[in-house]
Amino acid sequence: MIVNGAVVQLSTSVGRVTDLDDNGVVVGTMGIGAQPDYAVEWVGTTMTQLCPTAWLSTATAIGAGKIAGSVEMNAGSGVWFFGGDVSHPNFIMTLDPFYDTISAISPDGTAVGWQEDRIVGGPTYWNAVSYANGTLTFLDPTGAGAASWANGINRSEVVVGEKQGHATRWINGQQADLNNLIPTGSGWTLVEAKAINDSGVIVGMGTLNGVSRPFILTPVGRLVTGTVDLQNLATSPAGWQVTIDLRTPASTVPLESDVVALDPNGAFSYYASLPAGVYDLSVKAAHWLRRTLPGQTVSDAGISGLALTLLDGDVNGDNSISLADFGLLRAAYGSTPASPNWNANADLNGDGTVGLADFGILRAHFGQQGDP
Ligand SMILES: [Ca+2]
Ligand SMILES: [Ca+2]
Repeated sequence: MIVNGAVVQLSTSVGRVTDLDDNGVVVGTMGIGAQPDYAVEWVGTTMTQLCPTAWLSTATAIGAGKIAGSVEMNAGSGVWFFGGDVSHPNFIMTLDPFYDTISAISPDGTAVGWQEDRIVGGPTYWNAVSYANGTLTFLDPTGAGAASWANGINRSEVVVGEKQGHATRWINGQQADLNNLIPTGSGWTLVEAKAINDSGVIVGMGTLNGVSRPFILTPVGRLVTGTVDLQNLATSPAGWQVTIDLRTPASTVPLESDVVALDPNGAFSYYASLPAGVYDLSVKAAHWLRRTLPGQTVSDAGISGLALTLLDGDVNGDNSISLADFGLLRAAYGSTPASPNWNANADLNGDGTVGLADFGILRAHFGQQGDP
């Protein structure tokens, strides 16, 4: 610990620190008496043993007023969990029957780490997990055999770690291989992400031309830019949202789906996290039909100059303009946002009222289908 440039010795015997919180409370593990591993915390230089009744314990992370660690109650009992010391109110505890490790806790109290499923005589499995509000969630949906680890989390709850030898990032459950967010041919293989800061900058370990090296990375991805003409919109497209899917060619299943807002000219730009390749690019907006551009080449740098015109009139958003849409428009006819029968998706021209102009748009496009 360093205060005003002075280095403070935290302990006079063998110990190691693992984490500290915004108040400077430090956690770690100490040898006490005959046992080599006891979870401890330091407030200033005052050390407290966190799990005095345990046979072995470790403290691995602190944040949001919580401490995470592992506890083994009896020698060789093999029962470890997040925390477990009921005498310490802040110790996170899940009591699940697996071997778990927490590596980081976000400012909001979300803990991340991994679950280790040791089957006696069998293989060992790991799966990256997050733990919030009493619920344990597998970050990798493929289950115990995922071979994934979560090592860090930031204020935006973006999680980083490793999956099957590749540094990995999870945003709202969406998983991205960090190797897809760097130029191909760089010589790097990003193996393990260790931590992420609130700006999204990631540190970790990788190999550069086959030699193990630490890295610091500001991921960007592939820049996708273009314009969307929301046909028949009588107002500025500024702020209107469109959903852009990248798909395997000839498939309708999105590999990546991003919601982007248009600017006053209908232009958009965003970073996709898929690797360079050929994709079908598909765009849908609230009451406009889907438009799909097949076989788009996305390079390392991305793709630009996309131009899509979307046909208006799909009040119920089912990608066809039919009697169902006519019925919804009729039900909302004459309404404004203050009306009880207002339906924003029936205001096809976006002028704030459902009227004759909207009916005319629907009639002109009646029977049309969007792209799959
Ligand atoms: Ca429809
Ligand atoms: Ca209208």
